[in-house]
Amino acid sequence: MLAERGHFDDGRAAGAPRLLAGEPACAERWLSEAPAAARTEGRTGHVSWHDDGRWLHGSACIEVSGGARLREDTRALYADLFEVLRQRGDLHLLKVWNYLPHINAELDGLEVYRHFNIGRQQAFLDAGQRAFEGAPAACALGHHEGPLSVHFLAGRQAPRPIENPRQVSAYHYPSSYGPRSPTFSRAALVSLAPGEETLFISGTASIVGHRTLHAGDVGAQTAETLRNLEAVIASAHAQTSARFDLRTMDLTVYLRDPADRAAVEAVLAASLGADAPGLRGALWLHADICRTDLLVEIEAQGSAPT
Ligand code: 3EB
Repeated sequence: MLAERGHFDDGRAAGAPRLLAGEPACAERWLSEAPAAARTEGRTGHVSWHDDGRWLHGSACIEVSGGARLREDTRALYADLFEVLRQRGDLHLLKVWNYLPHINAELDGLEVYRHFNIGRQQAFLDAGQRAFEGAPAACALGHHEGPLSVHFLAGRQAPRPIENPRQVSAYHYPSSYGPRSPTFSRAALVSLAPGEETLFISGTASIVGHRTLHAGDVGAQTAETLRNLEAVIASAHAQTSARFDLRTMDLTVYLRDPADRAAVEAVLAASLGADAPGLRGALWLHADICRTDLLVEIEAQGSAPT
C-alpha cells in the first residue's frame, strides 16, 4: 500500500479542500500492490470502496442542508462506512479524512463542526465501534463549495492508538467545545506491509491541554504544532521499534489563509531543515480549521522498518 502525492486531475475532488493554487485537490491516492485478481470494488449506500484483500479505501459524499439534517446525514454516512467494514470481514478503521462545507458556520444555532461531531459519535456508538480510546486517526477541515466528503482507509489488523501527553484526548474534550466530543485518536500505528509499520498522525494544531494557544500568531501556532507532532512521535516510539522522523514523513499543511504560507514554511524549515524531503514534498491545502482561532493544522504519515 503506497501513498502517491501530488495533484491528480482524474480523481473526484468534490468537497475537497483546494490546493493553494486554487484547484480543488485530489492530492493523494492510495495504490495497491496486490494483483488485480485479488481486488474487489463496490458501493454500499453512500460509500464507494476498493478492497485489495488487505486494505480497503473508501469515499463518500453527501450534500448537507440544515443542522438536524447535517447530524442525521453524518450519522447515515458513517453508518454506511461501518456497514462496508462489517460486510468485508470486520475490518478496522485506520484513518479518516473529513471535509465539511462551511465548517465554522452556524446552522440552527450550532456550529457545523459541532453538528458533525454529534452525528459522527452517534454512528460510532450505534455500530459498536470504539468512539473514545481506540478511535481511528482523523482530520476534519472545511471548504467553501461542495458536499460533506469523507475518505478512509481500513485494514485487517487493529491499529494501535497513540495519544499525546501534551494534549487532552480529543474524545475527552470538555463540552464547551460542543455537546459531543470529536471521535479520533492523535495517531494510529499499523503494519501495512511485513517488517514495516506506518504511523498516521491526525490533524495536529496549536492546542495544549484542550486550549488553543497563540491565537492570531500563525508562526507561533506552527511551532506549537511541531511540538505536538514530535510528542506524538515520541509516544509512538514507546509502542514500537520502528523509528519515525518528521523530516521524512508525508506532510499535509492546511492553511486558513493562503497568505500565511511563507510564515509557516519559514518555521517548518527552521525546525526540519529547508531540504527535508517531508517539507519539500508537503501538500499545501487551503482549508478552514475546525476552531475559528486556529490558522494552521498539519497531518503526517510515514512508514519505517520495525
Ligand atoms: C484538535 O486537535 C484539532 O474532528 O476529526 C484535528 C484532527 C482536529 C481531527 C476531527 C479535529 C479532528 O482538536 C482539530
